[in-house]
Amino acid sequence: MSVAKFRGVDTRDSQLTLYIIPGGLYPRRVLIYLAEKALIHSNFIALTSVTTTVTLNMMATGKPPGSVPILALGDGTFIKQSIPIIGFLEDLCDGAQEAFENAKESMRGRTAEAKARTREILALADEATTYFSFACHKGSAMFSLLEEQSPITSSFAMASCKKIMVLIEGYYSHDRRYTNIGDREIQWSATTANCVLFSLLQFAEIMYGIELVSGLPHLEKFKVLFEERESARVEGMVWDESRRKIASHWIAEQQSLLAVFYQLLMKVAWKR
Ligand SMILES: N[C@@H](CCC(=O)N[C@@H](CS)C(=O)NCC(=O)O)C(=O)O
Repeated sequence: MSVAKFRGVDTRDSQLTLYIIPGGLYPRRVLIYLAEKALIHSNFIALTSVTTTVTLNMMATGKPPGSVPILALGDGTFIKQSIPIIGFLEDLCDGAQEAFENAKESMRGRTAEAKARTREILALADEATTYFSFACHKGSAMFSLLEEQSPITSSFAMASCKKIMVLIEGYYSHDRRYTNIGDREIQWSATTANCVLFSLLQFAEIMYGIELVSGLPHLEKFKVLFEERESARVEGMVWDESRRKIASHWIAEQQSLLAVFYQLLMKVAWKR
């Protein structure tokens, strides 16, 4: 039996460790990807949840400082960005490593053109995520005690996010998988870009009450179809109801009694 080698290490003994917050926006990209790739229960990838301090420090044994997700490679080195983590796992699987022999086929596309298309949508979805996240940090009650707030900055960032959604809609309008809404039975495999995009759409809606695809028919359809997939319900979803209420409260209403109530609630939530 050939032994799967991972950077010269026998993968039977070395496990990759993925540090996550299960409901976090960026970790969730990787979790959805792992579910689509049929690697979510792989013995070679241990999922470790971090605990979050009031100041948003993310702690877990063996985790270096920094944002999550982080993939520990088992030899003291780490990959600290979600998209490179996905790319790294794709490379391992493409390399026909025995440890990943049950993984689904490449999720980056087969032809040069399909690969470029996936990369384009991936880049746009990542950019939209950055704007969305910035809009939340500047405008949601979730961050009102942690950062200086600015409703105008927040709404500019959200508008930039939505502009990118319009660009992505253009790509999806050319993809027949999302134009045949009646064909629910059609089996389609997700790309890495689909996973990154869907994680943003789902997170924005559930956590922040923002529907990013309204008025964009192909993306609306994509979201509905993806919601039916097993990966959309990937285990470990921790979206606490009280945090969701706070997160979906935007600071335009800051002067209201309701806002004061939510800010108090947030203080309590972060202390827990
Ligand atoms: N560019 C990073 C962003 C990761 C990120 O911001 N993660 C959030 C959690 S969803 C986080 O850890 N925030 C707290 C921090 O930055 O310390 C990636 O793609 O992995």
